[in-house]
Amino acid sequence: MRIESERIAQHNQAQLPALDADYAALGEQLQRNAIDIEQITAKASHFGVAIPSWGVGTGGTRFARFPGPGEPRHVFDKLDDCGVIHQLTQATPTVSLHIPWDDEDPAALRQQADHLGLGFDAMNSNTFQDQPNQPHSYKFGSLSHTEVATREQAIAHNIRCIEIGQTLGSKALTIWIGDGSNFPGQTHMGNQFDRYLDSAKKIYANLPENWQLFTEHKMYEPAFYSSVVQDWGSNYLIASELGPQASCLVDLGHHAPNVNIEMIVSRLARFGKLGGFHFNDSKYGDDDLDSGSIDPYRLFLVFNELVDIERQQGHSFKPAYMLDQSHNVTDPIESLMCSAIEVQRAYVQALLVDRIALDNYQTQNDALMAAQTLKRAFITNVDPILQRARLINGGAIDPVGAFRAADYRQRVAIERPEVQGAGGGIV
Ligand SMILES: [Mn+2]
Repeated sequence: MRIESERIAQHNQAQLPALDADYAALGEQLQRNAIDIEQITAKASHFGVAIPSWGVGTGGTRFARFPGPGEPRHVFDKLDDCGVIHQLTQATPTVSLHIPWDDEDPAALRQQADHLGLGFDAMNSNTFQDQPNQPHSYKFGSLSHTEVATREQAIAHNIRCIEIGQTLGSKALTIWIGDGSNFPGQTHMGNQFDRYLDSAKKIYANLPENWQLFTEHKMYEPAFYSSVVQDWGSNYLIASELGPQASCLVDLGHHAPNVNIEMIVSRLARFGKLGGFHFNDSKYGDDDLDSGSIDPYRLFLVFNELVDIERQQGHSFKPAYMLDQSHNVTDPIESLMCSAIEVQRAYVQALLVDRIALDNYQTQNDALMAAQTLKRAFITNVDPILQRARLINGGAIDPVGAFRAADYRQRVAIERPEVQGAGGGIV
């Protein structure tokens, strides 16, 4: 562990009296609504969201990138940073790798992750950019390319990602593509989708029995006229065509402005095709801002659906949660810690919704009280629950405060000299 546990304990000690008082007060408040705070805290303490390896490096825009000191130089540094995020928040037990960006010896990766107490989440395949010495270019697409050799190269890459993932203990593949078109008429949209499905079926055929395959819809970028997996309808069609091990990923930033994402979540889950999430927040488009930083109510409403579905479908409902963000002006470790906590917060708030009252108000068509029922859960300050959950798992009551007090960034900056070209695009 890169931060000594005594440091964390020392930091916690100073804040313990305030937490105890706040926790007792919240417990009393919840008890009036027949909610046992200990049960909620136990659920919070088991919550986990994956960190994407690429998220711990400073991101950038089409304008520029401003790297900070002590940036991770390679995937092993990235794992160290992910270890610190989990150490302090106790809410990020897994890391999601991206191939080829993290293409290193899988046995060595697994060994380091084991050492840090981390597991591996979904593998992400990248066929939206060319690699050195690659025979066929992805400039005009990969899995849906007009040339069969290019499609075969992209299929082979995805199969290789599965093989690496098997060594790492991963259980899912997320297919990343940039396929689409930039001009009306550039591609035949129907034939292009057929080619994509054909390629995806070949990848699916190589999926181990206990694995899942995720596809992610995205309205635009890098293709700006049409995307092959443009919307949740296309995504649902793909998952249905492929089979029971295929399901849809919902990235909160990949929809048209004002789209009702919680309704999409409800629809996909209803038909067993909600695979998981890429959490982030947005103001205008695929901004990849920190989760909960712009519209925390929307995040809560998504979790309101998830908690409701979990009640209906039981433990078989296990969507994969990952953060997918770009940190351009903040320390990525701090942003990822705050974001993981915001996602966990939305989950805990959703647990507080009085489902019986809500059901009654809905049946009686009492729109005002139904809305108030959700709002009441949302405005409850659940910080004491989140803090307590971290504390009992050995994390920090105040992760950012503990992180800054430990001088982690300053310490790693000494052993990590600045490198050129680290990091990559975020989709
Ligand atoms: Mn994403």
